[in-house]
Amino acid sequence: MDLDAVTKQSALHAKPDGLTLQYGTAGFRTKAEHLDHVMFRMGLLAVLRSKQTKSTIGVMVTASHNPEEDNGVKLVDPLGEMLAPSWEEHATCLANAEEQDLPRVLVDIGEKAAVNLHQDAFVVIARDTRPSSEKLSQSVIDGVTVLGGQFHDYGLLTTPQLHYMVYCRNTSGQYGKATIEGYYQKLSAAFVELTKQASCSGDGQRTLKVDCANGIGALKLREMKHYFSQGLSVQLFNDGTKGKLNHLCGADFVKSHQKPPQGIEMKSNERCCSFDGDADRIIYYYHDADGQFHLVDGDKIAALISSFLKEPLLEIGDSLSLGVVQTAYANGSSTRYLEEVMKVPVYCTKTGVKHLHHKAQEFDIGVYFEANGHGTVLFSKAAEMKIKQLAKELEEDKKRKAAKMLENVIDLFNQATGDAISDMLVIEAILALKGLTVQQWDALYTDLPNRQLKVKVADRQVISTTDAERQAVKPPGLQEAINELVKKYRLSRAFVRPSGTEDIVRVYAEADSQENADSLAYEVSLAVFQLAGGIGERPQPGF
Ligand code: 16G
Ligand code: MG
Repeated sequence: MDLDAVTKQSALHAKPDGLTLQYGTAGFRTKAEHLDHVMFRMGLLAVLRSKQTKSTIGVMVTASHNPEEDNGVKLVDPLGEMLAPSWEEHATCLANAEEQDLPRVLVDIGEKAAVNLHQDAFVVIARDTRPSSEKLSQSVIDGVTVLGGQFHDYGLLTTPQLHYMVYCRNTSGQYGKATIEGYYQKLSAAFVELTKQASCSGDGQRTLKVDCANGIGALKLREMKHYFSQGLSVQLFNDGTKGKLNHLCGADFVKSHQKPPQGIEMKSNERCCSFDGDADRIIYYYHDADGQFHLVDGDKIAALISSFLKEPLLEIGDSLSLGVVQTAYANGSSTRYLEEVMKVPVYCTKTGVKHLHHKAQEFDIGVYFEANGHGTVLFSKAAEMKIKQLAKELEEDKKRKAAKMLENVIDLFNQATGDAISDMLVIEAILALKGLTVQQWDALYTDLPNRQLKVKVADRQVISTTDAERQAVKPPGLQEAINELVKKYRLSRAFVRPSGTEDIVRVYAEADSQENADSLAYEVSLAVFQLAGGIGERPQPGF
């Protein structure tokens, strides 16, 4: 390592005094103007990680659903996964080192992680459409080059597309071609093949309105839609030509406000969906004939997909294990439906894609979705080989068809991470094959009314949780208080957890009616405020 060169270059990307940031649930996120040094340093770190894993590493510049003025950065590990936890710690140390300590911290990480510095390094970089992203990704490149790493800059990509590129490159192209056309072709071919068997149903079934959050999803979907136009016509809204990124639109807005985005024309019973700003989340919704809004969230996506997969799996007669992974935010009705009606095992992990992804890898077929619309289905290598073999070998026509269908499903799901475009195509294929309307899909089960609130406290780390964030172990007395409050309502449940992305505590409550869910959420917020050092205004009842 040429540490002198690092010091010199670093001075051009100097860290503001006293600023400390944390590699959180989805990397570093804050106002774009505070991120230049972090980008440079993540370029350095990506080189070390690449040398250590002898693989290509990805760096994505994005702040997902956050406001346009924000930005962020995260590293992508060799098989398209999120960065390993021990390296998240290295990332935090490196980002917070004062200028004069930077060389020492860099050497430290190299030693701790046993990095062979003579190894070659290769880093792939991409960014979202934020005005600040281009300059910030140049800072990443500066970091990569000063340590002698090679790189390829993909320019504008969705986050899942960068994960896909990393995965392709580290599997010698076996997973697919590491180009944007490679991505379009792989997914579209699987979609067209899968939907061939759908009987032609009316027009309404095959058009979809997509709110692109004024983000990168719009650019990519516009390029891609010609590849699958035989099977589906998508109409883009909030495509970035007028509105501001994530402003009053996008998956996060729709999910948290439980109302449609601005800038989309919804007719009754029309199927619509929203991506978030970097297109790794998707949420569906519609207006019924009475003008009432209905949200079809990540939980319902998991329910649709799992019930769809059960049939061909049963048909091929092979006992591949199927598991569904959710978080504490999963609506109680969805968990009950999956366990009691679908009879599939359901597991709960902590919030954040990496936790769900990890758990889903334990099954032959692991379906994972967060209620907020992050998710995918992972097939183990063994399951994939088995299915591909059966698709070739099986004599009986029906069985072979089922295996072929599963083969297409494998190709259609982005196996590297949750992907709004890939998930959208899977959902559209399933609806077409099953001849289901969005209302029929929504009717799989009825969501329990729920409410989410935020509470400000002096230090959110005074709350610690266990049991996949469903129980608070600290501060003393908080869980007991929550238990007492929950007892007052029917079909109720509540939990609190410190946010991994904002300086607040999140409260979730559900109950038999909206009124009860609202009161429970309010009462739990008050308990947090009193027992966990609330600051500012006390929580107020009513919404
Ligand atoms: C991040 C996570 C998301 C999680 C959210 C929770 C990824 C790619 N994203 O956006 O999965 O739901 O954080 O935020 O992992 P919170 O900790 O503020 O509630
Ligand atoms: Mg996102």
